[in-house]
Amino acid sequence: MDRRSFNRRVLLGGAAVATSLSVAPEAVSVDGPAKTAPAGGEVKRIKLYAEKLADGQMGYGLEKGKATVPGPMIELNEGDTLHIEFENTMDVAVSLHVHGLDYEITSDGTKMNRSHVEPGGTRTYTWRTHAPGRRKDGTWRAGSAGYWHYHDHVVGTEHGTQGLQKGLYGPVIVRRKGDVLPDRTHAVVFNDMRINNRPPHSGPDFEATVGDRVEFIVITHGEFYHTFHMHGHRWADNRTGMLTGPDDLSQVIDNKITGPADSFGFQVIAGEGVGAGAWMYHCHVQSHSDMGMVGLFLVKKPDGTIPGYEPHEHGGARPKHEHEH
Ligand SMILES: [Cu+2]
Repeated sequence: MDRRSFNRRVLLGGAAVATSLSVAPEAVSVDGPAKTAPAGGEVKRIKLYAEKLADGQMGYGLEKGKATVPGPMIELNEGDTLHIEFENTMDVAVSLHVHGLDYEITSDGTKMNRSHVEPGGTRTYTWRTHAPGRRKDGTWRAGSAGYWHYHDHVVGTEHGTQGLQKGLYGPVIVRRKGDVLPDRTHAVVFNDMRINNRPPHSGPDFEATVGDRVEFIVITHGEFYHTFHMHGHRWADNRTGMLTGPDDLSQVIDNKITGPADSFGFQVIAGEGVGAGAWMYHCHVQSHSDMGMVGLFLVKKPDGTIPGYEPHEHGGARPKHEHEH
């Protein structure tokens, strides 16, 4: 799914192309006009494995032995169909259940209708998406575009409660033709009191350079409500997290309440108007942030430095865990 590679030019301050971004005093890296999503309509196929991880957690992965928590970012364009050849390498039954997309009951991923996968078994799940349009009765049908997610619905209970706790979840992004594409995307999953199933006070941290267009998808699982807050950056509370123009009345926010199975996303220009820095993001329920639901958006200057940031100050050693996109 890592399909974008970037030819980002770093333009030092004063370059004419950088005038649309008022980032001072650092230089700004831009890539010309924003890239946008193409029309969908493709039929795509992937393999996906459910695996037990060495530390007792569980994850989804695109290759055997490479499962991650969260699972792989699955990105589609409205109109695409995705066939997922799913293999259960574990010794317990597992499934794949998606939010927001179109699927027949045979791809529901629950035991109730036997769309789960027994140990050692395989099953093809098919997810479809569609563009918005007018129904015959004149009402408007929403398209599939949005920030969604998938998860197990079987391990532990018939709702997959243990599978979710152990890490069987991942992000799905469906784009509409013309949606602005980011330089990269990061997933932040509040799962009970953890972020991406990591130990408290250990991130994940995400790196960018001032001027990068960075997308975040935020998902919540578990027992609690949280409030996602990011320092120094803000977004629009709508489908894409971005204003479409001067007449878009979406509220601009930097904090959003999110409950179990909610998902939303947005894009920011790293350091726009505020510059480089180790910008915190965290749950703003005070006891939750105190208990370690916090990570860093590490926005570097073009020379790679971050003003005032000592990497060892915050949480000590950081095991590499999350996958980058
Ligand atoms: Cu919280």
